[in-house]
Amino acid sequence: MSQTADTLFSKIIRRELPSEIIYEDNLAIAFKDINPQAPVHILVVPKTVIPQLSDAESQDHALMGHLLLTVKRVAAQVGLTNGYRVVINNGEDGGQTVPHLHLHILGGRFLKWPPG
Ligand code: D5M
Repeated sequence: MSQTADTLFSKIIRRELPSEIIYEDNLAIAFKDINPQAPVHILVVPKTVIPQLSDAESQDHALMGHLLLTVKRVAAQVGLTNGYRVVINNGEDGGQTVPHLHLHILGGRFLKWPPG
């Protein structure tokens, strides 16, 4: 899908909506979640709009790896030395509410398992 598709997160990427940006490069952006579920809750979002994980194609292979390495980088940047959780909600049953792929980084407290 196009780089400029009109999702909530595209508006953040284009600075049309305010956000607390933690990290950005040519492929991805990371910003604080507006409704944090842990002391640290950051979203890592590709600049190209893939609506959800199940829409990713083989051509997105490198980007998907980049997103995971961006999670690692951002977690280190914000000092999550004692561990953290990475979550991708996919589709309705996965609890996804924003149709623009994003990886949640949750940390700063012990996270129970399984999630609800
Ligand atoms: O997660 C979507 C997440 O997006 C949810 O945790 C809230 C967050 N969100 C929604 N609007 C904003 C803005 N404007 N800034 C930052 N974070 C936002 P999902 O996995 O789709 O349920």
